[in-house]
Amino acid sequence: MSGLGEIAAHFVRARALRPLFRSSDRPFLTLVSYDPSSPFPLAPPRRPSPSSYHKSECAYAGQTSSWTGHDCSLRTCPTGDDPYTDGADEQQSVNCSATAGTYSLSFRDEMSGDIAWDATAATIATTLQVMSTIGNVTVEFFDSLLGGCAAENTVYVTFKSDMGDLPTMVPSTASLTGGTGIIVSEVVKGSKENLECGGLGMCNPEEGVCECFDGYSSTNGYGVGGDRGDCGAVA
Ligand SMILES: [Ca+2]
Repeated sequence: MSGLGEIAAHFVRARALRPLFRSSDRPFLTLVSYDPSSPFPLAPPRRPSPSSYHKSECAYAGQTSSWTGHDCSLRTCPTGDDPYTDGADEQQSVNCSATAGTYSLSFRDEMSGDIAWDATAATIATTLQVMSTIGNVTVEFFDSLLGGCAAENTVYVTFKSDMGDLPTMVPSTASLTGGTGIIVSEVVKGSKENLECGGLGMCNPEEGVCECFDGYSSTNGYGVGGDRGDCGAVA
């Protein structure tokens, strides 16, 4: 085949590959380069590397809709509990031993703000709930008369709206002094389903919105009506 014929044949092959690319992943012409030493003078187009996708938009974003799909063009839908099966909230214990300073707790790669060694249960709850990766929690002390970091005390964190078996919070104790630090343990393994749309609706991936089956609607995360966006509330 003549050189021109090879070029023409290559263009036909390259054109056939074009439907594999989204319009935003081209421009096609920039993916084609000229190499005079190659038996095929026009290098074939290559798929853009994954690093060129908008990974940050695909990052986990709590219970609200976030982006998904190989190119992050689709949206995830809210998840929730299937109300027809029993399930437990995840509970973790924070055993802290210190007499001064602050600590923080990381959950799903997000670090909390500083928590004083003697912070109240209410302050710990507020600090955790500010995080984008944590919804609602309750925080209780084993002994409410002792500080959270008294060696004899234990802080219990119960996740009220993040469902399923959750990763354990990771403590950061570099600014904590006078004790042996923090150990976080799972006390109750979360067993609510965390299903897309609570398993009682269909996800609209263009909008990131659940379309609930007849007779079901959004919950507050606790089985009754609310703005979570899942479908686990039974009419
Ligand atoms: Ca359930």
